Amino acid sequence: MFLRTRGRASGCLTLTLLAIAGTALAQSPNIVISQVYGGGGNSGAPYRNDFVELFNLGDAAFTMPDWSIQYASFTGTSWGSQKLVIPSATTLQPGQYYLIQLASGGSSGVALPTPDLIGNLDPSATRGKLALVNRSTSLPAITCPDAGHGVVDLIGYGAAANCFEGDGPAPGPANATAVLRADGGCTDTDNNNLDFSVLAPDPRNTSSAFHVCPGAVTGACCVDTTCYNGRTQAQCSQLGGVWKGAGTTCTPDPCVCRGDCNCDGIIDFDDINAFVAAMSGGTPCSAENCDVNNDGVIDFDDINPFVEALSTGTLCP
Ligand SMILES: [Ca+2]
Ligand SMILES: [Ca+2]
Ligand SMILES: [Ca+2]
Ligand SMILES: [Ca+2]
Repeated sequence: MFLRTRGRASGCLTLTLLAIAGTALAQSPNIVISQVYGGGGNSGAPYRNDFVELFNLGDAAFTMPDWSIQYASFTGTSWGSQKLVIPSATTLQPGQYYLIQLASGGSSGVALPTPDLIGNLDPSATRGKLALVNRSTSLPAITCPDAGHGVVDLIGYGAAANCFEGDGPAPGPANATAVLRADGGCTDTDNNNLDFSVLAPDPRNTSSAFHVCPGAVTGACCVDTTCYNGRTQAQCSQLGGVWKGAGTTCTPDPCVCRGDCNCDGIIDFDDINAFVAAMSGGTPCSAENCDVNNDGVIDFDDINPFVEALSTGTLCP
């Protein structure tokens, strides 16, 4: 399981007692807000621009059809005036990040890594409210939108923010720091003050290393004869590879089937013609498969091991 629960807010009693504090009932089975940085360009900022980072903590690819991020000041209600629509059909693989470059407050700091999207929202360096919304229409002018308004994830950051998930807002960052979701983005207990920490900004984009969350089903992925450990089925198909199943690993290497010279997944008499062709200088579907004795060349030394493999009639891993 993921390190997340579908935490329900503590409900009417809390809302009554804390009249200004709202709690969004956001559920995030896939895409979450994983980082917010609002100090871009300000004095002491390490980066020139603000940014918001999204992340797929699920175990399947997910496409955001016409989603948006919408920002309001820490006690504000004007979400729609700071809205950025994410291009429809934007897909994130499990463990993939998405970097949205936003406004700049000055000339301090270096450029962000290549953003996946650019907008002009201007989140505060220290406190604010940001919603990830599953539609592009503007949120109503209210303190705390919730799932009924299409909010799929929400962060209130800074002690005075009056809308957040769970028991309290995420801690307040500053010009040189951001709020980051724990475990590389994997932790979503719908409790902003536990799920987020103030740390140095760490902008990650769709080209950054994937960080598949614990609990995602992974296995070995063969891209031609190269084996990759720990890939989800979706990631493997994105790589154009063949997924070998849940829990499989690259040891022993499932991507090479020495003797399966015609690459049909079984070692049998149908491989003989392909083997002879490869011996004669033809280009096989897989040189590794025809190099039965694994010495880097296809030659007469492969004949005996090939015959031996044929006689056992092995199914490839
Ligand atoms: Ca800012
Ligand atoms: Ca959440
Ligand atoms: Ca074969
Ligand atoms: Ca050989």
